[in-house]
Amino acid sequence: MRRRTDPRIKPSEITPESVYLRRRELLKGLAFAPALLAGCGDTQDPQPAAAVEPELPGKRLAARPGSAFSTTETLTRATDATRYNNYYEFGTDKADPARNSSRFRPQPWSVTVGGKAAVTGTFDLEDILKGHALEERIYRLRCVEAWSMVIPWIGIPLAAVLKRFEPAADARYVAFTTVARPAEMPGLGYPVLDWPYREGLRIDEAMHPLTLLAVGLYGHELPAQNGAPLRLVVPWKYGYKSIKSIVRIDFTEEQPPTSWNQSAPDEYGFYSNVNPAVSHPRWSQATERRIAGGGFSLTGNRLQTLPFNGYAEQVASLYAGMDLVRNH
Ligand SMILES: Nc1nc2c(c(=O)[nH]1)N[C@H]1C(S)=C(S)[C@@H](COP(=O)(O)O)O[C@H]1N2
Ligand SMILES: [Mo]
Repeated sequence: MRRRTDPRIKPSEITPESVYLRRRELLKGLAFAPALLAGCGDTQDPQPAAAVEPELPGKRLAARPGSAFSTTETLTRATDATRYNNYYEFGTDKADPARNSSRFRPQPWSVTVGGKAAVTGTFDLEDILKGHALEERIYRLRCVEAWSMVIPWIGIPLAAVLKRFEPAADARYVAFTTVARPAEMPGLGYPVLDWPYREGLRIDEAMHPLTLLAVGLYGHELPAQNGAPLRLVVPWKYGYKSIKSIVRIDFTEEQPPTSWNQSAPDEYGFYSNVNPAVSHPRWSQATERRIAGGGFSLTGNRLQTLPFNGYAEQVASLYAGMDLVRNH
């Protein structure tokens, strides 16, 4: 792992690796403290029901509605989905991504495709999207911090996009990388993770029809805080697998390194399938706080978490015969 320098610490204080790692643990603890509190009812809860739904800043997008995969559960309000975010490149507080992303420029955008595929290179986003019909998919999003939302995404099945690059027979995984622009992303100044943010999927997970490459939500282009202009949505996995603002896609033979797994392998596995039976070392995953509708209360809206976030019927067969505790 590359060594990072914490800008808040003077060079004269540069410490041995063990201390450095402990400091990272501490920072990570701080990063998660609000989430832990949130689980018990805290002050950063979404806005009261009377809040007016915002007019999303992005262009309106036309999309085919009513996917068979969409849930009919009560939607999270756009206000909450766009103001209560995890996007550490903009800061670790839930309000930071909306607050600190005004300098972020998602246009023009290109994605570099590399590794084990016949078609590789750098492609304009428009060319990647060309010829694909946009669909609306209403999915549950379950964060590892034990809260969840119901979000109407707009996007394209990832499989349709990946097939055009003609992955090789030995492409067993797909790796994704988020853009890292320190001038536009103030959170990159803090070594909470080993930037850039990276995620990965097994290729059969990437090709699964539920896996979406999203460009919008609530009928509009993605706002910066939700991962503009292009992010992954993998609804049966913890939210951190759904990597935002993608600039690289690599087909690999070996399992690629992923940011949260590298930072704390015991807490965040490569698979990260939602599993109520496997607790996080610091909290239970048996239930979740659903942020949806206007009826939020500190004690209410606690739901049982379902295996694979309720998508077991679609995806459980991908893991047949696997030990899902070891491969958490
Ligand atoms: N690049 C990047 N992608 C990211 C994150 C992040 O910090 N950086 N946070 C993840 C986490 S923990 C969650 S829960 C979801 C949140 O997506 P949302 O803000 O659109 O609801 O984004 C994921 N993708
Ligand atoms: Mo998350």
